[in-house]
Amino acid sequence: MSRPEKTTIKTSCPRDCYDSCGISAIVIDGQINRILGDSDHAMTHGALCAKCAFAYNGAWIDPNKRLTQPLKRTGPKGDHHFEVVSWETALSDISQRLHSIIEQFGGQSILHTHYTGICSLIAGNFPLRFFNRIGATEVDPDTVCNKAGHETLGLMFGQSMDGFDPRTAKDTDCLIIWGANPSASAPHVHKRWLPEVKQHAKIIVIDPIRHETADLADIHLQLRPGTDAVLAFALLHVLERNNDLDQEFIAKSVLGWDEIKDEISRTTPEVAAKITGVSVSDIELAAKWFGAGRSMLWLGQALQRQTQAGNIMRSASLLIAGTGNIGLPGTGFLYINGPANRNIDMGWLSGAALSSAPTEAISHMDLAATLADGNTSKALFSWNNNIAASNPQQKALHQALKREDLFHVAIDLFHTDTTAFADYILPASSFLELDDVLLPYFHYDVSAINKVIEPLAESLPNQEIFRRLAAAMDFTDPTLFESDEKLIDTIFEQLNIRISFDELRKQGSVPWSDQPVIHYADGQFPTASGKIDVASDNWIAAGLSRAPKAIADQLPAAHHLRLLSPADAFLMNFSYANDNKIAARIGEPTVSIHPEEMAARQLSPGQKITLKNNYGELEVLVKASARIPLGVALLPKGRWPSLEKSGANINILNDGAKTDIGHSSAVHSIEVELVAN
Ligand SMILES: Nc1nc2c(c(=O)[nH]1)N[C@H]1C(S)=C(S)[C@@H](COP(=O)(O)OP(=O)(O)OC[C@H]3O[C@@H](n4cnc5c(=O)[nH]c(N)nc54)[C@H](O)[C@@H]3O)O[C@H]1N2
Ligand SMILES: Nc1nc2c(c(=O)[nH]1)N[C@H]1C(S)=C(S)[C@@H](COP(=O)(O)OP(=O)(O)OC[C@H]3O[C@@H](n4cnc5c(=O)[nH]c(N)nc54)[C@H](O)[C@@H]3O)O[C@H]1N2
Ligand SMILES: [Mo]
Repeated sequence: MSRPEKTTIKTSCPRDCYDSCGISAIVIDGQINRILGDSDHAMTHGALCAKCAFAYNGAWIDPNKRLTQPLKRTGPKGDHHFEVVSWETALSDISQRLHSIIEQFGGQSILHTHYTGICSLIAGNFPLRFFNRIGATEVDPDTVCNKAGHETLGLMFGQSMDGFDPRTAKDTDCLIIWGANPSASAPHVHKRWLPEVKQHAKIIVIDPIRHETADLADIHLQLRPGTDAVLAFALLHVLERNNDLDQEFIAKSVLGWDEIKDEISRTTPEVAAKITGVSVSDIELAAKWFGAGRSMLWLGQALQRQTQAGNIMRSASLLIAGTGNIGLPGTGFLYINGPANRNIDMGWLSGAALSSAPTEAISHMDLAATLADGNTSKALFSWNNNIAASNPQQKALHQALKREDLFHVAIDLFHTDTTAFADYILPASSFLELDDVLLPYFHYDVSAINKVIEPLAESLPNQEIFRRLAAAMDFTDPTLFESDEKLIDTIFEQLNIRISFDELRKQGSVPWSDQPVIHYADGQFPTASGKIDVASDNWIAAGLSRAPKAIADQLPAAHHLRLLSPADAFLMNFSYANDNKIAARIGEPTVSIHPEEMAARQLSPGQKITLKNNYGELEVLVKASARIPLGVALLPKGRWPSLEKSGANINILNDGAKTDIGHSSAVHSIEVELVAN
């Protein structure tokens, strides 16, 4: 008997995660034997995080869990009745329906939602060419995550996606992590990068929750949620008092600093301590460290999920503007590092030119209402996301998705709560079954996604599904049919790196540049004025005040708690809980509150309670944790509503309130009452 053929193939994890790990796939006779972390990858060091290790060796390669064939609905929407159909039938039916909708109502009546399913360049963006071609209405993906931050940083610095290169941290003396929890949302950054930074720099964490990254910090400013702008001004107050503001930089590169001077002098640490709950001495110490040398600022995604997100983000960013910590190694801010800063032309990739009359995108906060309106929306494509789990207004959205006359096509690896409402479900291949390129959003790397095995059963990669759909629609635009090889060639031309894709396949990941990338070394910013825009009429045009203000959210009403639902270490957004091992690990959804809040309500650990607000109700268990401040409840992003006993998740409590800028999600501003059952 011949020995089974065993190969190891490198690839990269394309989850929406700061880490972007390297993967080693062990393949025996064309079957995945084991998915491991790549021991050559600088961050991964041979170990995937627990959630990905479970899911990639579990549900993701399990043919019994995966969608394997196209399905057509045979029962009421949401009732999970489907029959298997051929790709030919599915594509021809879908294209006929689309043609007729486009003819009668126009392409803009077709909505499409997409987001974090696969964050690689081609599978994540090529399908947009199809939607641009038909003139569909995009539901702006970032509005459910980080749009407020992008718009705010865009106004202030001229862009939001040219952040610091983590490699440059070797030259820093201080790092603030503000509104991010890498210990859950970026486990390898937490485990490997932060300890390295800590060897030579102070780490300051600003977060209401004392999470594991806060434990690792030199100081944790445990503020009340939504009071960040006041804290920022108090830090500036101390920086000014200590002569640690860079007046030369302000004069040369900052627009409108004079307009915040009074607010800075008014916001003493004493004033801020009362509002934020952070002690005067901690504010003074943090300001001293930030002002002492070269400093960096990591702006987490959660910093802009408050109703006053724009004001908070711009206030926090004043630390960079006021101290001139930008343009030199060991300085700068990071929000998201986008593909354009590695030269990728996203307009080309997403086929912007195919759109004859660009339609305005809508916000996820308006999705339920738009889908409920049969006059504006005739069809929906949901791909790369699971809106029935991740979107706000869960009840209204599920109701709208039941609309019989809404033609709904869903594309996923699994039969999810969203696909349950679809007329057609198309099975997508996973990242283990396709070739692609990944540009991590933390590190300035370029990573290969290598086809490890052939597509499972009849599943197809996103890009191939949309090529076939374009063919079924009789479209002829060549860009709708570009092959992966051709796309990858162009991507590599744009990246302009020394190695080829074939070489990258072998290496897994390479840094995009030899030296750390440093932005704004010339002190020029891509804003209208060429300066960092702290205060101007541009802000008024965007709906904010001319200058940022030291204002905070009101405390929750008596007996109410502010409900935070950040990343869960064992889930990936709302994915992974359909994996048996992960389901066992995470147990029942449990809200954590401060022991005094438990006592005040006479609750005992493990008790079943109901979270209630004007929008909805959710039954969960409760536990005490001294890591949570008074007035706050912590219930991380959960699993699909159908996987919970209550049939709902956290987003049943989310009324879809918008931030002050960007029509974005203010999910961390939700307030609830906690009622014993
Ligand atoms: N309450 C609350 N709600 C939140 C958040 C929160 O903090 N609190 N976070 C928000 C944030 S930050 C985000 S980014 C959103 C995320 O929201 P979503 O993007 O909806 O996240 P997931 O629920 O993980 O859905 C991803 C889906 O893509 C599928 N998928 C994976 N790979 C592929 C592929 O190759 N092709 C296709 N077609 N599908 C694939 C997965 O199976 C999964 O069903 O949720 C938001 N919702
Ligand atoms: N394991 C895992 N990893 C993930 C994800 C996941 O679901 N699971 N999701 C991915 C995605 S899509 C995203 S966008 C990122 C998000 O990851 P992060 O950028 O880390 O953001 P969050 O997890 O939403 O929240 C981080 C922290 O912000 C704090 N916070 C909440 N409100 C406030 C406030 O008012 N002020 C301050 N200063 N802090 C506040 C929360 O307490 C929490 O500890 O993570 C990615 N990585
Ligand atoms: Mo996100």
